[in-house]
Amino acid sequence: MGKALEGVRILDFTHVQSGPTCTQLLAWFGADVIKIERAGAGDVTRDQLRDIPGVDSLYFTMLNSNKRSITLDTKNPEGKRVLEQMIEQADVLVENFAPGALDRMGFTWEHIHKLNPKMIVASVKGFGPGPYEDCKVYENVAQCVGGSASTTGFDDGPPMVTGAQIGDSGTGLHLALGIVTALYQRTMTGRGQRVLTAMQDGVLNLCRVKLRDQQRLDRNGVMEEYPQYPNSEFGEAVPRAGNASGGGQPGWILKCKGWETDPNAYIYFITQAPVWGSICKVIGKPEWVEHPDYATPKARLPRLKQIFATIEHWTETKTKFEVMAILNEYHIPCGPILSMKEIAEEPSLRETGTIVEVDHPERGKYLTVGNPIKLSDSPTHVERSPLLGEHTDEVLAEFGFNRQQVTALREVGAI
Ligand code: CAO
Repeated sequence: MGKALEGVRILDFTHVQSGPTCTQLLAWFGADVIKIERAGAGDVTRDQLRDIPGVDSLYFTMLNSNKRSITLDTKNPEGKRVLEQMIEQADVLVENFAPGALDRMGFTWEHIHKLNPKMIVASVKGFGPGPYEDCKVYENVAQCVGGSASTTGFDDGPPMVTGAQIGDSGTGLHLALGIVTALYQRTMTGRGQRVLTAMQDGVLNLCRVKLRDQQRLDRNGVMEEYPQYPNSEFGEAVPRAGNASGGGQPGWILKCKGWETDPNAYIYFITQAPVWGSICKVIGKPEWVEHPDYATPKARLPRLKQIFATIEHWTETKTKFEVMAILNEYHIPCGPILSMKEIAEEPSLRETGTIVEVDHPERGKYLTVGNPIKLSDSPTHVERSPLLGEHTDEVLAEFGFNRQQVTALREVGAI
């Protein structure tokens, strides 16, 4: 069976996390992703946070599955000529260099477009055009400037970054959508185009509900589902809401049996309105079903703290999995706080290919996260990441370089 993006050739100048997430997704969908790296060094993450000396790190291997790797010095005049020839024959060039780096190499959009008018050039940058466009950006910087940090954490604590890599992986995901959309438009126009995703924009897109809340706050001065209501003051900006739900069904994280010693013995509990009667029954408060202080969502809002404390008296008597089993019987939405250890060992995630074990010639077996997007006609088979320059000769041959030319390129240090 063919793959969705079979036949699409991608020149992958990405490094660290944001760009590699994007091109890994495209590789999983069947694109031929050729990672172009600097000889001797390669993607900086190959040797960052290494757990085995001298072996590509998990940081690298988990972001670069299903790709091929070539080494090419794009600042070397011969290397530049190689890249030009490759651009003429490829479909997409993806990069997440610091602002201006591609131009400094001599590969401006105008030059690339002239070489290959069908070429799509896709970039991750920290910021879009404006006062900060020249700044370098990493994950947590993006979380801070995209609205996530100011709205994450507790009211009485500092801004907080999240463990989910919404700045890097989130932006890579946005960029991947931009690339396939540009490929689709090219089937009708025959023309390539530039695709830009700024990390600030990607994070803000994921924090959309907080801009919603800013406007509600501006209008009403108060947001009744926030933990600040009714006991403390709201300021001018959306406050940190702790573990409150971002939507219309109040929720909170509650202790479960063993919380004193297990940092993850907790469950997320949602007091979804349609199952309020069942919640009251389960926690042993049947009188709350009709009581005017508890019967309606509106009446409950100023009492959420006390309601969750009462529910917690019940959840504390059971493990998070027992709580989940009981609540699921009544269709009460909830989620145990799963540790990374529990997730790594979860059999159902192995069965769906969301967690995959891969074999690597130097590191041996390791776990990685597989493709979270499942296409029924284009199944993903996760393959190990490439060694540095593993495919240089093979790829150059496919792009029309004969053996003598490859030897000459090696002699001048272009590859
Ligand atoms: N041959 C020759 N030179 C190469 C090369 C190759 N194959 N690949 C890269 N280079 C050069 C670049 O041209 C650049 O040279 P100049 O500075 O002379 O223009 C140099 O290597 C360094 O590239 P860089 O500026 O991208 O790397 P950095 O370590 O200085 O910055 C980062 C890293 C991530 C801060 C920056 O790339 C960035 O801001 N990227 C955009 C935002 C982004 O994706 N951030 C997320 C990263 S994941 O947290």
